[in-house]
Amino acid sequence: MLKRSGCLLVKPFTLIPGLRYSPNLLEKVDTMVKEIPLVWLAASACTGCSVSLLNSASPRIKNILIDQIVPGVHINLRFHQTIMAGAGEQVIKVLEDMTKEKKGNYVLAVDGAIPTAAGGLYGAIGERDGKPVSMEERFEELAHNALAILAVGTCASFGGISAAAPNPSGALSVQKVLEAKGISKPLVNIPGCPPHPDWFVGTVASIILNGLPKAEDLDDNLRPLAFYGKLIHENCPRRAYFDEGKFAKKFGDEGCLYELGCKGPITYADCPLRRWNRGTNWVIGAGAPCNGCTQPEFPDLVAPFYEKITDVEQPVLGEYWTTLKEEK
Ligand code: FSX
Repeated sequence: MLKRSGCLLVKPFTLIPGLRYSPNLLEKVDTMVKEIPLVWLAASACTGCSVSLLNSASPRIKNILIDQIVPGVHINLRFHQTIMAGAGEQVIKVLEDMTKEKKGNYVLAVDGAIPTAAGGLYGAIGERDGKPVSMEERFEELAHNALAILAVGTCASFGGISAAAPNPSGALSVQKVLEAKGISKPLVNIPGCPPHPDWFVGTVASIILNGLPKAEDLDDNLRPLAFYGKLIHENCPRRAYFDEGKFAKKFGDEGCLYELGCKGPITYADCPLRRWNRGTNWVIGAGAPCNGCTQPEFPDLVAPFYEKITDVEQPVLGEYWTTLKEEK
């Protein structure tokens, strides 16, 4: 394995231990595989989004970091506060050097919302001249010079739990901060609290294969339709109970979980088909209601999680959100 100082890259082939390799060989290898530099900025969140990605099953995280994600292209994850081995000034230098060197050519992934209150007091990433650099300032610098931005998780996409009322840290979604700063960059939202690893890996692979998503590939909330194109309700294995008006009254009952607070009728994601933990199961499969975590309204407007979403006897697909948007 070849490991370069200052980055997380390990090349997708094995060098024979004990042999010495000339710099020419290593140079040659560099020209064989195209590398996409990726910076992952962790802002205000619980780190669940990174943990979810680390649990990626196919490809596994090792393959994402080491191998070519599609033939001939390798994702070179240059910075990730949570998983990189280094720490402190050294890694901040890597970040700053890399963003200068790859200006305009790196992809920026952000997980977590951006705290904006009190001049950035609520979150900092590294220091400059002995003073903390706020997450907001760091994000702004990185966003200005990025090729494209991926908002990973509901906090980054819509504010999520980090921006839940009363939101003392003034946490905002990536999109809102970009708008406030007048920064115009291609943005894809990959929500979920946390998002399924396939949603992130699949979006990245699709960008590599087909370029940045076109407007018709995304929904109104900038979510890839490939993963968020259908309501949970449309593919739910308990849907037949809903149509027959058979509702579970307590956990463990047969029936649709709507009256126990399920937000499946108003939530866009492919969890029923994709399922989680290597396709083992998913929330409704385990008998618990969907809590609507991929929605912009999560968590404030989908809470309480275990209460029926509306007084309407039986919702029409999508009607709830349409009404909500009209009321805003
Ligand atoms: Fe938020 Fe992610 Fe939920 Fe947690 O980083 S979407 S709180 S899973 O960690 O941002």
